[in-house]
Amino acid sequence: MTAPSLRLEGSFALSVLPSTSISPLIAAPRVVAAAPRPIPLFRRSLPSPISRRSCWFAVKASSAPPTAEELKISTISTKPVEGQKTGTSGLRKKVKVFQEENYLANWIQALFNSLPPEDYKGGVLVLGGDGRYFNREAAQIIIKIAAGNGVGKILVGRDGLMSTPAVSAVIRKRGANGGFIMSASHNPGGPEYDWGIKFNYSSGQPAPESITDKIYGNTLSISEIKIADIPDVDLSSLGVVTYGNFTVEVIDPVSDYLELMENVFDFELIKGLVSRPDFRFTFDAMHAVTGAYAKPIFVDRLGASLDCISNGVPLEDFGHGHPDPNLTYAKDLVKIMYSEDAPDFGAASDGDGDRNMILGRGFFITPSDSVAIIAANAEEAIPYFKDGAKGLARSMPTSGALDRVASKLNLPFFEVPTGWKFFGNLMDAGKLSICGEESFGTGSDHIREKDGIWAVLAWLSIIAYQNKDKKVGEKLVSVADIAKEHWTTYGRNFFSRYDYEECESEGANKMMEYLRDVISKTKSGEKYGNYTLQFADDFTYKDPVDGSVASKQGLRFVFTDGSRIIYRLSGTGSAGATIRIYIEQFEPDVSKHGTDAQTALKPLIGLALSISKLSEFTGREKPTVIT
Ligand code: VG1
Ligand code: CO
Repeated sequence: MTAPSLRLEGSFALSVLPSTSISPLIAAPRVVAAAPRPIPLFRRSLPSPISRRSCWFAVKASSAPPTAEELKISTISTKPVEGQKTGTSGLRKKVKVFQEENYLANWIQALFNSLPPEDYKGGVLVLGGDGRYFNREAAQIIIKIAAGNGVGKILVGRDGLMSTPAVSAVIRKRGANGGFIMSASHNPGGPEYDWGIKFNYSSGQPAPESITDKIYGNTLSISEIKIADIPDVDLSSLGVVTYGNFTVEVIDPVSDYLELMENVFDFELIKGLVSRPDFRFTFDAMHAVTGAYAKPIFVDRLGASLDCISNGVPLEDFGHGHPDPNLTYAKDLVKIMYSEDAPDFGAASDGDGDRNMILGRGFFITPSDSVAIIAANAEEAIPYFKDGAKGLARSMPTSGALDRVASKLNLPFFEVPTGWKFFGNLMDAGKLSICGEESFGTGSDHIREKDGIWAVLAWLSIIAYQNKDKKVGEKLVSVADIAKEHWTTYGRNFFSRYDYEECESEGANKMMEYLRDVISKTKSGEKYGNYTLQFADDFTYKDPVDGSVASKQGLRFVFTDGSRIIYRLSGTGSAGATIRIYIEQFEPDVSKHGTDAQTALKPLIGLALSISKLSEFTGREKPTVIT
């Protein structure tokens, strides 16, 4: 018998995953325990047009159905596939690429080949995802390969659903060895779009580069995959199924996370705000994973009305949307918040629930300001920080607003490369409590991922705290008031990011090489228009905890007045190259704080474009996204 391979077997009309009925080869899983389902919202979401079309993977040579006593494991031969290198946050490619023979299976096996056996043999792993197209098939592949490699137990979110922060929370709470997140985050989903996979380690943090580099190395030499001959597991209801020493437990994706949020925040304080007749709030889940969390948390627990939530049904293609909460892609929310009768507070989250966008009535809070404002108010408004923060940190391109809070509060401060994985060590070492990225990522050491719902609850806590003594009818302290007050105390860091998405890789790489060359010839004190150069470099980070070094993390031009221009290539795209230019300028003068950021930054933006010769290298005249 020749070794079988994992391959696409066929297409079936499914609205939920009836794994027991689609395979004639296999027996129904033995459900030992089942509990009631507390989240009706997501159940209604399943029959989307795309979710009816599904498929499954199977090992052709699958023999007799396994019993609870035995677990049969097959070894399948495979060949390496090029290009399986992890980017800023996991491996992301087009769905079609992941559907190629053994593509996902190779990566998962390469991961097990990279981990020390004691980190997974007989251990517990968590599995969840953002509900996007291909997650159902992927979940079954991951479960079977995990079983084939000796994992003891998989905790999987019902319907394969769990937000990135919730996976981190579940890993930590249940003492799991790690977990998989099936998501390409803010990238669009559907058969023509993106899929992705991330692996997080035992404290819930994204795997460090030392592990992801090993995985990549192993993808280049892989020759076999170990896979258990078990049926597709029914993920549509809570319960436990066991095959030999291997168990799959389908868990509620919300409850552990909600419990954690209740410990971090004063829910009664937030409830007091949300239930005020003079406060209106709206949350846009962008048809992504936080749709499953918004109702249980905001409506059922905090008393908001159901119509506060829009696009609250997770869909496999995010309703044809781009689940990226920024001013370009969350345009429905932006329109509402800038309308005449806008609510007092608006927020959105991305595909996998780790990003957030915060808006007041007619007022946008930049993510760089958001983390600074949260840090400045945390001790008073959020019980988790009642003894003060241990330290603050931001990614290198994020504005210096947070630095000013750290300095005023006399807190340790860290600047790390882009990507949440760099915060984890600092948190584990007890050096860091609150951190953020300019890319709509904010979070704390309650978990080891950025956390969209956490950021919304943090803002609601701050607004609630500032208005706790206000009687109905009195003017409330608004989101805009909180931001302006912050700027008055700390000064304003004007910040903007220009993205040039899906450029030709060649032009983008040449531009970066050109800039490296320019940087190598710069001298401190040189004039760039009205700006004087302090230094220019390619950012290198040495982790203060384990001493690991990450180089080539972004080209920066830093001027003597603190203004900065930074250039990076994105590490999360699935096609071409995305160039990001980050522009920042500090303004201490309160009378100038009301200026529009684009106006305030115009000279520096012009300088950024001319230094890089961007339009010459890429042919682009305009960015695709401005934030
Ligand atoms: C982007 C952001 C980065 C973020 C990463 C993952 O990376 O810039 O700050 O950590 O996405 O976010 P890049 O390499 O494209 O600039 V998510 O929500 O995709 O997990
Ligand atoms: Co995300």
